[in-house]
Amino acid sequence: MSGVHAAVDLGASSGRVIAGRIEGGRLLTEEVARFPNGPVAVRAGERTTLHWDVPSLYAGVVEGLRRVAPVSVGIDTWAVDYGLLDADGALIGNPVHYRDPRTEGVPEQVFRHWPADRMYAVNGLQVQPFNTVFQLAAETGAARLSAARDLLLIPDLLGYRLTGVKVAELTNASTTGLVDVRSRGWAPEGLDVLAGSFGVDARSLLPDLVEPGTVIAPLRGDLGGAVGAPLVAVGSHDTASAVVAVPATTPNFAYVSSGTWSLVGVELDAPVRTEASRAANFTNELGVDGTVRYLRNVSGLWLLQESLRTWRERGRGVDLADLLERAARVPALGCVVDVEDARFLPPGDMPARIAAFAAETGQRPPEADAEVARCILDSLALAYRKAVHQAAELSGKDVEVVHIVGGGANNALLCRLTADAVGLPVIAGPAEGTAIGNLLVQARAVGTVDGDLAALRRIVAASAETVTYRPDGPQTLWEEAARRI
Ligand code: ADP
Ligand code: LRH
Repeated sequence: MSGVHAAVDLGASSGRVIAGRIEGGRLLTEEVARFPNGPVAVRAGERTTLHWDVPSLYAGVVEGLRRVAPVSVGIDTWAVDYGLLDADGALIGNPVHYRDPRTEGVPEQVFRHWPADRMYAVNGLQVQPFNTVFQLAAETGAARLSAARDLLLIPDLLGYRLTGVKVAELTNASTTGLVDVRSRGWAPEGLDVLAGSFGVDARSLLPDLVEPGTVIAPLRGDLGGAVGAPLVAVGSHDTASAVVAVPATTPNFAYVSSGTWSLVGVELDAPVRTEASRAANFTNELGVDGTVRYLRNVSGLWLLQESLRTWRERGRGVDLADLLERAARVPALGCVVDVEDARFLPPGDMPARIAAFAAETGQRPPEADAEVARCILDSLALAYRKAVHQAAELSGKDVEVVHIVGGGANNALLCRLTADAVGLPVIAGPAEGTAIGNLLVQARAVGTVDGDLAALRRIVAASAETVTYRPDGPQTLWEEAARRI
């Protein structure tokens, strides 16, 4: 039996510390801490800004790490967000959360100086208003920028607090828009645009890039039995770790990393930077072991999370399991929405936004809570269908099975609808894919396991319980629904 590895995984629905050890060729995991990770709205003057709560997260991480005496630690969070450090290494304010509307209209301003097609040729990235390059352009003139000496993405920021070492882990850095997807280094063209047109000297703020699997430094500080354990750069972009944990037994697979967001795509050896790919807004994020995660972010269970929150705030608490059971009995495809529509990005009243979308597209808006849930799940399955088909077509990759990992793998209705919509078998699980991918990459870095990605995935397949869903029903139903939105 090996020692215990600890994955720190900060997702939108919660932060968690998960311990894992290898036994008999299987990875056994145990959740040791879970704590909230919601955005905090802070009003300053006329403006309210959504922030990360770094001190509270840090406390949750430290408490979790103290409970295990790990032989290594890896940290992942969602992409794009960053903290700024001053000359003393102190954090300048709490980082801004990407769902803050400060980047509205900013991509268009950046494209005036770095045209969208040229940008895509360099970074291969899906245009999302919250990409770091746009967040930085939105900071033009901010006082905190002039005080800043370093910019660290959130996993690297927590890693710095735990080790004193500043790095930029590559998979997460690839979501900034400032990495050249072919050279896997910082992109001079993007840095020049930020400096020349927006007065943002990102070049001097960004640390050196490291590939996932690099051992960074031993942990230090008030961490009990965790002191001295090496911090390993894992796929610190949560989606990169989730893709490692796809229990694929064939190279011809597509994946959906289904949580607050849904990341739908295929794994490639090289980026696809064609005009058709750009038009379809597909991203080439960098993956573990030199891979490319060719995918589209198509929104996710966020719509359901926010609906539940809206009902709860109105005093109508709804149990998720019960809601999904009732949603399964609602007739299919009564109303569908385009989950990628920008109106669904900020926090808010999703049932009202869905009703507005339905009315605009000549559909009867869902009324009962189960109808709203059914609409969200039908719509997600429809979006998965489109993205899987496009990923295969644009990359030329054969796809014979779709893997769903992340919390969405626990949603049997969503998995069944995805199989029906895509017209391929769906294998669901593991639900804690991100933490598992994080654990395996660190375990390999410190010598507990070895092998390539296929070997790591065989460990996942041997360890995780999965459920297979076979497609049913005619594709024409989904084709008709797609024409409505
Ligand atoms: P993130 O890392 O983005 O926070 P997760 O991968 O943890 O997301 O997925 C969270 C989502 O998974 C929840 O919003 C919920 O919709 C779904 N989920 C988790 N557990 C279950 C379950 N037992 N049944 C149905 N859905 C679930
Ligand atoms: C998923 C995720 C996704 C990004 C978004 C900001 O958690 O990291 O890959 O597009 O959050």
